[in-house]
This record gives sequence, structure tokens and C-alpha cells, in this order.
Amino acid sequence: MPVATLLPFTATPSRKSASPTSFRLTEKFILLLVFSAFITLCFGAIFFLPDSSKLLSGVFFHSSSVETDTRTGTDSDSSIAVGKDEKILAKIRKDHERALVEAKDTLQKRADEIQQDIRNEKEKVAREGFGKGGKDDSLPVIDYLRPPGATGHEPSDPETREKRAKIKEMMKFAWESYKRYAWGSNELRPVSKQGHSSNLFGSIQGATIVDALDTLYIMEMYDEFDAATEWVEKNLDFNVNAEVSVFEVNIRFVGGLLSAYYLSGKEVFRRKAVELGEKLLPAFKTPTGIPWALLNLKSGIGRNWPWASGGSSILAEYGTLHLEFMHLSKLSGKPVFAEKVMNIRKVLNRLDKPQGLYPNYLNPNSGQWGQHHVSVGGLGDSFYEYLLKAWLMSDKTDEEGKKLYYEALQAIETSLIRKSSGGLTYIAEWKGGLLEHKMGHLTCFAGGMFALGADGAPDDKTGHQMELAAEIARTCHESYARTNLKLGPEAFRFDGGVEAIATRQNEKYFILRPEVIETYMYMWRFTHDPKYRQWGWEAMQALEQHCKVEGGYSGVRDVYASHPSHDDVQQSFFLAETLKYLYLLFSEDDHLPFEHWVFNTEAHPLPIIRKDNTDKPSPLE
Ligand code: DMJ
Repeated sequence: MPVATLLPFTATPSRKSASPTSFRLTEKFILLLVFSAFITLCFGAIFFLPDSSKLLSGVFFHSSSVETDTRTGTDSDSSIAVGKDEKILAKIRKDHERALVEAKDTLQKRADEIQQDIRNEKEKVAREGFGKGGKDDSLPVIDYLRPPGATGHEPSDPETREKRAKIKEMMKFAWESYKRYAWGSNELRPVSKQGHSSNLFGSIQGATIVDALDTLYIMEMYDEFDAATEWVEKNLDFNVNAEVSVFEVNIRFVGGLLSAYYLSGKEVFRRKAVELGEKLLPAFKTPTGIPWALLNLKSGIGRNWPWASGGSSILAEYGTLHLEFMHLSKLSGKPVFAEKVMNIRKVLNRLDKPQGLYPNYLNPNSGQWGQHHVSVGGLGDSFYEYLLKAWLMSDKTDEEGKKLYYEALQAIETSLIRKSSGGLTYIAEWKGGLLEHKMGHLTCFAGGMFALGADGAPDDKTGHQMELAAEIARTCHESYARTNLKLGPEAFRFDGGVEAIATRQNEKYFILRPEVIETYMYMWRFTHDPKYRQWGWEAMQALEQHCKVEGGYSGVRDVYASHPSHDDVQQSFFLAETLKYLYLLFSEDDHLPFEHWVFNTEAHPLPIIRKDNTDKPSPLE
């Protein structure tokens, strides 16, 4: 492993100002050397170039003598000024000597002494506080170690490089537009050029800022990242008397903050993530510990969506907390977060599953299933994703997560996966024992999930899982290809004589969702089949052509229309997910490599928690 990966607070080489909280010793050392060289030059200029010394005394020293002369014009003041210059020179000489001694000291230090210095510095920061809010006693001092691959390098192939740069431009435009017209609001209305807030976040502000942080970082948009960080430090406030969606706040805000922390090492993100996690804990106060969908952050009172099967909680919502909560425990030293999500597993394990399937609705009071609807799309999707990723993120130690995932997958294959007469594989929905031959755009993430899980599949099913993944990717591509705008509908059907086409007006919209591009990205990483980049590029061109408006990117109401009618929302997940997955599709594999990172369901990368503790810093060699 390169030494750089072992260094706590190791800065990305090209990083400008979004560095971790304090300068690292290596950086200090380099600065000292530069400073020493600079001073030496100045001394040379002063002592060996007599003609320029006068000039220097007026310019380099920002001459107090010049100013004094102007004010008084007396000789005695001039002599005072000369005396001052000598003092300044003496001080500089002293500083110079001290810098050299310090540099020498650093060179002579052993690796363990350097590590100790780093620890002392970190403890000092924790003791003396950081940013707004100052010291936080409730968080343990931890060593930060940036996991490998936080930023990538330019693709070697010029065409890919160009495409990747184009995607970065899209991010710039989406971000700048949000900044210009909606800064601080949750989302942007790109047509009417104003802020937009859905009720998912109550009165928490800045969803786009928090959701975009890691995309800004990995695209090396560091000035923008710094501006976003400053906004978080000064304005991100969870002390609101408002009801929020626990799921949405978790995947976008907690997930976004955690990733920003792991990428940048900035303490403010850890602190905010844990603070928000704690605010979400009252959601678990139900007889079973299955959390409410909605929570008032001030009162701690929770409830469920009124439309959800007799007051049920939703599988994809309570089942999509695991990754973030495991990291909250790791970063806070508080086991309560992990306990809450492990309890969800326990409740589910006790229940009978119809044909091995997990219904979308579960009553948090009785602990019984609500309506027997099953879906790998909306209401169910990321529950399955998190079983697999819980196992991967635990460095493959969470055997229970693995078992639950592959068992669920078996049931899905048996009961939900079908092939159309035209040869398209799709994942149907299940309603009380009857199949609905419809697949949502949301369900298209499953191609990526199957590919990601193929490697660990039991009974030599790896090849089969990869085939399935490729078939889902193809079907989802067809759902795009069969529209006028070459963007996918919200849901498409395989009945009534159609295949991969939306037949209902209320299923024809496209809201900048990422799932299809997400699957292309996984398929590219695992197969390197150029068609996935080709498909991603097609989607990118359609986005540019039909979704780009003067004030940002907008969803469209009907992908079968000849001209787009814009819905006037730039969803925060467009910046968090769609553009990030597109960018990674055209990046090298060592950028956020799967051996080190797992993406939460909002595409926020979280590092694998190493069983052998190698994610903890070790002494330098
Ligand atoms: C995102 O918020 C997440 O991907 C979530 O899991 C499902 N839907 C949206 C994007 O479509």
C-alpha cells in the first residue's frame, strides 16, 4: 500500500483549499522549506544586491519608513524607520533559523513520533473546537484515514477524457444554476428560476448542497466544495419544528454528510451527520422498533404515511437505514445506531414471508405485514440493495445480510422475474398473489445490484447473476430507446401488446432519475463492454437536448411527446446520483473502487469497514 494511503489527513495532490481541518505535517514541512528558500532569496537580494536594497526596504517591507516619511518628513523619523527595518530583519532572520531547526527536527523524527504529533494535533482540534458550534464533547477523537480512490485520474483514452469533461460541465451548470437561483433552498426550479422545497425535508434546508457535496469533491470542483462546506458550517440546521421523511433525510442528508466526511476528513461533516442521526432516533420508538416513516424533529413524534396500508411502515424506507447507521455508530462510538437497525433485521426474521418474498408494508405496532404487495421498484427496492451492501460494507463479515440477500433474490427470480415474448427480461410486481407486468424506472437499479452481488452468489450462480444483470440493463435501455425523447418513462409495461413502453399517462414522465445509468456504470465496471458507455452517452445527450433549460436541468412530463414539456424541478438526486454515475461510467475503475467503497442508495460512497482494522491508521514505515 502506498505510504500516502496510510497518512491521516492525506491531501489529494491537486487539492487547493478543501483540505482537512488542519495542515498535515508533510505539508507543513514542504511549506517550511518553501518559506526557507524564499527568505534565503530575500537575504540574498538585500545583502548582495545593494542597488535594490532601497527599493526592497520600500516595497518588500511595505515600508513603514515610506509611510512615516510621508506623514512627517523629518530626519529623526527616518532614523526611527531604519531602526524598525533592522528589527524586522532580525525577526525574519530568527524566524528563518527557527524554521530550519523545525524542518531538521521533523526530518529526524521516527515514524511513531510523527504519528504521535498527528494525534496530538487532532486532539488539540477536538479540545479547542472547530467551526461554528465549537467543541463537541460527545464525539470521540478518531484518526481520520482517507480510503483509497477518493479522487481519480484522467482517463488515458482521449475520447473518454473528453466525455468525462463534458459531464463535469453538466455538473457545473447544474450547480451554478442552483447557486444563482436557489442557494440554500432544497432544490431548484430551473424554468421559473427559483427555489423549490418538497415536504420530504420539512423545513430542513439545503438538500441539493448536501446531496451534491461528494459529487463536487470527486469531480475535483474544490472551490464549489468549499462554498458548500461553508454553507453547511453556517446554515445547516436540524433544530426545526417540522416533520420529515426519515428515509429521505437519512439517504440524502446523513448519507451525504458521511460521504463528505470520508472524502474530505472535515470534522464538521462527522459532527453534523451524528447530530442528525441522533435527531432521527425517536422514529424508532414504536412497539416493535420498526421506525415511523415521518418524524417531527422537534417533538420526536412519529407517524406513518396516511396512504400506507393501515398505518404501515414501508420496506424500502425502514430497510434503507442500515449502511448509514452502521457508520454513525463507528463515527460516534455509540452503539445505539447499529442496535436500531439490527433490531429491524430481528423483527423481519421472525416473520413468515409469502413465497419467500417481503411485502412492502409492515405495521410497526403489531409487527405484522400489511397488504401483500411486493416490488423490487418503489416501496421495496433499496431494502434488497442494503442487504447485499450491508454484507459488502462489513468486509463480508455480515453473513446474515448475505444470506438474507441471496434468499430474497432466489424468491424474486422464482416469483417476479419474467421474459416477454419479445425476449426482454423484466421484474414484475406482485399484488396479493397476482403479477402486474409492469417495471418501474426505479426497478432498473436492480441490474447494477445483480452485477454487484454476482461474485458472492452461492452454487456457482455468478455467471447466471451476471446474465440476469445484463438482461435487465438491456430491458431498461429499451425503455429509453422506445421513446421519442430517448429518456425512460417512470414505469413501463409488458402487457396489452406492448413491451417496455408506458401505456398510462401518469407513468410517462421522467424526473432525471439515475437508476438506468447506475446500472450501466456497474455493468461497465464488471464487463468493460463498450455498449454500456455508449448507452450512457446516449442518455447524456438526451439529457442535454431535452432537460437542459436556461436555469438548470428539468424533468419532463412525457417522454413520448415530440417536444419536452418541463416539470420545472432539478431534483437533488440529479447532482448526487445521475451525474455522479455518469461521471464514474467514464472514469477509470480505481476511482471509488468497489474494493474500498459501497454506494448508499443515493450514490453517496461509504468506505468498507475493515474486519482487520486496516481502515485505521498504522505507524508509518
Ligand atoms: C433516490 O433518492 C434514491 O436512489 C432512492 O433509493 C430511490 N429514488 C431516488 C432516485 O430516483
